[in-house]
Amino acid sequence: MIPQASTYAASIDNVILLIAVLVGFWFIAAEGMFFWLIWRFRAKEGVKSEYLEGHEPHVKKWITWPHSLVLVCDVFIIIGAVQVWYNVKQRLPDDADATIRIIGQQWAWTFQHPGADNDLDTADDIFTVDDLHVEVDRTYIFQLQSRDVLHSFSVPVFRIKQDAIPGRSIMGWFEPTQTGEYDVQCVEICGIGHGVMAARIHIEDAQQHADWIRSASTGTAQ
Ligand SMILES: [Cu+2]
Repeated sequence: MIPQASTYAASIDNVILLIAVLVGFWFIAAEGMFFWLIWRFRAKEGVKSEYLEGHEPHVKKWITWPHSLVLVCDVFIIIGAVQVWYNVKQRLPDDADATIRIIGQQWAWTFQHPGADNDLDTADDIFTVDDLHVEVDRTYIFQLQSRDVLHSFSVPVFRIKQDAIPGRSIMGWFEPTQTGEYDVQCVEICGIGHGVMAARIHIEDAQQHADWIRSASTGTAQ
């Protein structure tokens, strides 16, 4: 029951729910049938068991019909999953409000914020360790990098996970939808300190975010 704090969090949860419901239905149906058959055709005194090869139409239909229906369910899962995957991972919004850089290393996250001019790689960029500051209802593109080994950037309230690979700058995006302070985790085993490679994301309203930029720029931020 983790809050949904990004524009795509609900759609990811819905795909998981869709899979759980469809798979759950067939799980219960198959196990129910299985135990009913065990009970119904248990050994009985004086009754010889029937030998079935499985080719007989009246037997085979019990495989082919459920199999076809399972395939129909698969189509729904694939359509739902591909749509969400495309939106979250395959595209970048072309109207993004800001770009940030996220750098993983053993065992901390460095966040490079664009600063007051909102341009990355300029003199007023704000660097923080283990504290990411963003503004609610703004679309962010991130460039994810690693200085050493594989890491993975995860913000559970956004439902985003993205591996960081040394030598590559991997692009992604998110749009926070509610203010608050939430967990950031490394979700790729990256060495002995992996378990403590946690950070915080601060989702602020416009005023708070402007105040933070001002205080961070003048060196008074915590
Ligand atoms: Cu890590």
